[in-house]
Amino acid sequence: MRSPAVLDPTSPTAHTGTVVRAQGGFYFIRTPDDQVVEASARGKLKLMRGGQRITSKTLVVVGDAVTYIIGADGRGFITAVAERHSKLARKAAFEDKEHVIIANLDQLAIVLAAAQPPPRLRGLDRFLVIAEHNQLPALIVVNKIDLLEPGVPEEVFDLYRQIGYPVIYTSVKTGQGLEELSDALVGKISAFAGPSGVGKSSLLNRIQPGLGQAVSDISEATGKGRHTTSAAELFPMAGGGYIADTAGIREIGLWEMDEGEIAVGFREFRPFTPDCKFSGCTHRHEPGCAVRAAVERGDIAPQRYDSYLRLLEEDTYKDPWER
Ligand SMILES: Nc1nc2c(ncn2[C@@H]2O[C@H](COP(=O)(O)OP(=O)(O)OP(=O)(O)O)[C@@H](O)[C@H]2O)c(=O)[nH]1
Ligand SMILES: [Mg+2]
Ligand SMILES: [Zn+2]
Repeated sequence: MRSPAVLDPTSPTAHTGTVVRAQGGFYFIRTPDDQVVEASARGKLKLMRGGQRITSKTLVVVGDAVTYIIGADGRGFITAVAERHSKLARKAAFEDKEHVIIANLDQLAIVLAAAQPPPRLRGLDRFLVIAEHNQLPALIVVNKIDLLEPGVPEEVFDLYRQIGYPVIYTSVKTGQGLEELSDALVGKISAFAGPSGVGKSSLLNRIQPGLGQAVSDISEATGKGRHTTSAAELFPMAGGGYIADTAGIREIGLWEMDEGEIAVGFREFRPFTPDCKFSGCTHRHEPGCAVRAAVERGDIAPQRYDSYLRLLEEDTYKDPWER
């Protein structure tokens, strides 16, 4: 039996690290000196987070910054979980509970190709809503710009810069923009999303050999993704930071959001919504809608408004990139 003193998270034998993989009650913790330690959070531990006691082992997830101790038998035990600064979560089906998939995610990188395949802006808008819903910064990556004349991809994506999203233009073929992308990822925990064939794996491999193979992404191509039960995993980058393997979150969607939440996900609508005549305005056909007025004046791009209307109607169980 371990004595309680051994489990004191403030004891000098306590270590810290980041949970990079979780599997059946066991956690793989990456330490500041790049070791991976296996630990459990089971037993009668008083697991603490942000000064509050937590009890369930499911409350430790990939991305959590944890404190752990090594017991006398050499096994690791997680004793405390740091307050999360962000999370990617979905509501558990049929429960009023949220299921945190990754803690402390810093950004969602949404990758599209300038061409081959042609950019699917509705899918982009959908992932931007998911990012906004989770209060995660989004980064738009436009790859394969070597396939178009200079300036042509900008005609499509400048709109997103105007709305306030960072857009990085890249080419794995010419190397353009790769340093900028790498700089945007270093030191952070990032997840990649994007349709099949846009070059997500190629980009990650160019940033770090082998990284693209290791990470399966939320490409959501039919039959390609794994099931939601597969756990998320973090892959370290040589310069610091992690890329999240997010195949397990491919079903994360808008099904859990109501109309108001979808509207909030269109960040350029927000300045106008307080002026709608009706407080529950869905911005569809209500009289006195300030959002529709803004679209008519040209203050909101018609294509984004159209995207919003379609997201309200969509069958959320379908592949988001095929809608
Ligand atoms: N011309 C051009 N081709 C590229 C570029 N980046 C990737 N490709 C090619 O695009 C194809 C798809 O690239 P992948 O990296 O497999 O794309 P992915 O997004 O990982 O696709 P999935 O894994 O199916 O989701 C490959 O044939 C790449 O060689 C680019 O910048 N320019
Ligand atoms: Mg890939
Ligand atoms: Zn309205």
